Amino acid sequence: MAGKRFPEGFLWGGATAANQCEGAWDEDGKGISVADCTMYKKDVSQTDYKGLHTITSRDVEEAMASRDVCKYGKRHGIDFYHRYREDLDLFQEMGFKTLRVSIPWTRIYPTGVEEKPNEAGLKHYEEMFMEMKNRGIEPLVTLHHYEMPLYLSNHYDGWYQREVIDLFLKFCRTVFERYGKLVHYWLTFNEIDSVFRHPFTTIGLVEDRYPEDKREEIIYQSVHNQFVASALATKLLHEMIPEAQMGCMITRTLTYPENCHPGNMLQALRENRKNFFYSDVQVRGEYPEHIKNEWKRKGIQVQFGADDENILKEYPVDFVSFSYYMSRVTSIDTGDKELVGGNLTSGVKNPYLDTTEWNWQVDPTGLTISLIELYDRYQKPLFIVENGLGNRDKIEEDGSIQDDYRIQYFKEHIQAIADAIEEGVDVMGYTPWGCIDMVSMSTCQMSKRYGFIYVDVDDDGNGTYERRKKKSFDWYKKVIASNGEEL
Ligand code: BGP
Repeated sequence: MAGKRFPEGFLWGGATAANQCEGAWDEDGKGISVADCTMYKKDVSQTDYKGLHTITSRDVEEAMASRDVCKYGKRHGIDFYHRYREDLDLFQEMGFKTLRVSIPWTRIYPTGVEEKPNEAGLKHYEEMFMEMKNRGIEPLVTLHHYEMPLYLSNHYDGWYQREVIDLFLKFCRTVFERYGKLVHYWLTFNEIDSVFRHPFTTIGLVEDRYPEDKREEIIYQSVHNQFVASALATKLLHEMIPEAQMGCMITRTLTYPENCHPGNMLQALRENRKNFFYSDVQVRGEYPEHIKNEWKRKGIQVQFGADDENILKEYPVDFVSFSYYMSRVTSIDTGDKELVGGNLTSGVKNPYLDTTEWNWQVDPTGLTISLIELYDRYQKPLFIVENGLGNRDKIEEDGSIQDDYRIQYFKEHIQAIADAIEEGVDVMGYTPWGCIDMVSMSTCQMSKRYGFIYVDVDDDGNGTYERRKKKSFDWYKKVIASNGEEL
């Protein structure tokens, strides 16, 4: 089926995150990160996100005392740390122009407070980026992808204390210096808007250490510190690597009103505007009035540094990246209506949409809507850095994996991008999430598979760790070779 035209140089590729693929959680001097404390909870429903994501002080102590790599699924990943050359060969075979990866803060500064960086960590990524460049694959690097040092959570209240801004900038300066010639596309905070959904992995907040009625204020203060850190990292990048580009990254949680009742429309508008708040600060360089009014109404005091407002205004990002999986529905009257989840959010079921096995509502049109809205809002280039389908893939008798459902998902979503480009939206690239099976961020499962490549590891971390192409591997290879024409 002929698609529509994608621009020459469109950055086709795939997305990964170190904490979900590398494994080697304590090798080569790496420090323990917040991701190393999140566990696969067999007895918790995989859509009960609160149960999955609540971390107590006791959980943290247990994790610090444990060497278990099964219970803490992100500790084993898919052993990408040692096997990445083999995986880069496979990505090159698909024709990737770019690969999104993250550099875990804890491989460079194990606790975040060291004076000197960990040379073994620096060397690892220098080699990996060289290997990528040798294969014609442009690195797209996330600086903070749910991987902050646990030490900062335990001794600096996570991102709550302002000193963490300078510690983060020290990490940025070190990696910009070392990889400036190899990496031109950078992202600051992965899904910075998810801070209220899972504050432990985003800002290192262990909630039972603080009074319940201070939770919102602590979270807003922490994400303010991240906004300032993002602006100062952008400033630093432009000074150190003038030709490089910095992007912000949000989860696009597209929300529809349940029906044409004006109350539902207003509620949906407010929930979408709350999602855009996080990119607004990093693109427009200032807080929208509705957030400041919310703080006043709730008596929330966020401490600003004397120069923060100027910093935010002077150093906006160069492009806007986002993850898109599904859309949600809001209602002023949820009553006893059926609710569905998705990427740690929830809403009323949309009768017009199918859902995945994990109850995420599949909505390719929503991607066209999101692209048009974001471009109209910011007039900056857009980059879809996550999109994909988590599913239990089955190995057939003949050893093949017939993931036609994934091909269909991508076909519809790539067509949706083409439709937005037709309407004038400037899209830089597309890196489907989990281009290779990895440990799920929300459930720590391997059985929730996203990849074009299957990895033989189960939910307990057992398996051969061998890689195997799925049917979608060759399909995506054709899509890239035809620059999106052949879907
Ligand atoms: C996003 C994360 C990714 C990835 C993706 C899929 O929130 O940025 O790291 O995990 O979600 O979600 P999950 O792995 O929970 O299925």
